[in-house]
Amino acid sequence: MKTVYNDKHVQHAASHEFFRGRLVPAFEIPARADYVLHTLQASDLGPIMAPQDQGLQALARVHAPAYLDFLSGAWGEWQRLGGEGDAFPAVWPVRSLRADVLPQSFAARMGLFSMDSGTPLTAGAWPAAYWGAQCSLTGLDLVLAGERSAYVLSRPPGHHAGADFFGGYCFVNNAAVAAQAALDRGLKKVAILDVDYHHGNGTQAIFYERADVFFASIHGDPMTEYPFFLGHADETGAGAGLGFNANFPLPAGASNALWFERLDAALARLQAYAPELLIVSLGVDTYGGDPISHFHLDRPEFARLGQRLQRFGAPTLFLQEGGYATEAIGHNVLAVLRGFESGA
Ligand code: SP5
Ligand code: ZN
Repeated sequence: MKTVYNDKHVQHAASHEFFRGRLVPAFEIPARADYVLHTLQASDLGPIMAPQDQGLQALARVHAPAYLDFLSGAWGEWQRLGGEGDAFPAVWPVRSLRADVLPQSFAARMGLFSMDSGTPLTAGAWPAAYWGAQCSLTGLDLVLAGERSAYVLSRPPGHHAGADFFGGYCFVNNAAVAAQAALDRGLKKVAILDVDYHHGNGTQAIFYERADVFFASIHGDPMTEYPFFLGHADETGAGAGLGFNANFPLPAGASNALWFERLDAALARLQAYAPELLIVSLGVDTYGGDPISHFHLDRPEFARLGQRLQRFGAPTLFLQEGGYATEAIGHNVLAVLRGFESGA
């Protein structure tokens, strides 16, 4: 299996994030991808390649132009304001406040275009996210050219980013960019399976009213787990998209047996949809040793996940999402990818 690697990820290097009233060391850090890279380099998985630049257009197919304008210029604005350290939002247009007017204030636009204060906007957030999306497009091209599968090693992750907001450590929704690009290249039906511990609220929202992308997700119950405000089982799509969204929330601490039961249920839904392409939002924060999540998967389970995805039978694009047990991420990801290759 070929890997497309985003070497610009190192430019996005937050030092801290907020937790219970204090700044704590950031969880979404460059070492995450460094460990995966070293693990893949030491393995026989396959070649590791650089992305091709296909420009902004593919990002603008799923993200609002005003949001991309903001994101690409945000660090410069923050610097001109004299911002020290990373930028965080502090005010949001929640119910009864207007989100239809683009304010001049940088602080106001930070809030308008974000969902949480847990996502440091760093000097390199935009180039890292931009190139991550280019990696996803390059990975897509490999699969569309006939590769059975490809893996995109990139950070920041993408699945929490909506059409016009960042959050959950995410800025550009790589899964959505790849899915839309696949449709734009002529595919009719694309499936996204999100196995990150956290619900992929951004991906779901982008395709919620559409039948050409089926979104299925297995995740911690939003009643107690981030992102809290989306990911319930009764979210089944709307309008033309009704019946093309399937959520499988599980209680924090759920057993591996239960997790695989839900995986089978999700895959059964996707099988009935019969997609021409499967995009996997591959978060490995489902790992038992993850510091911010509460499932119990380990190497044998990650390998089993890979085997199960191989048996699904569709061309498969793996995109890196979460996973915060930094030194274990590489081995967990490799277990999935090798499981996939061995499942043939
Ligand atoms: C892509 C992804 O996995 N995003 C996850 C975003 C989670 N944001 C909330 C993090 C809360 C951190 N809690 C710290 C617990 C320390 N014991
Ligand atoms: Zn996650």
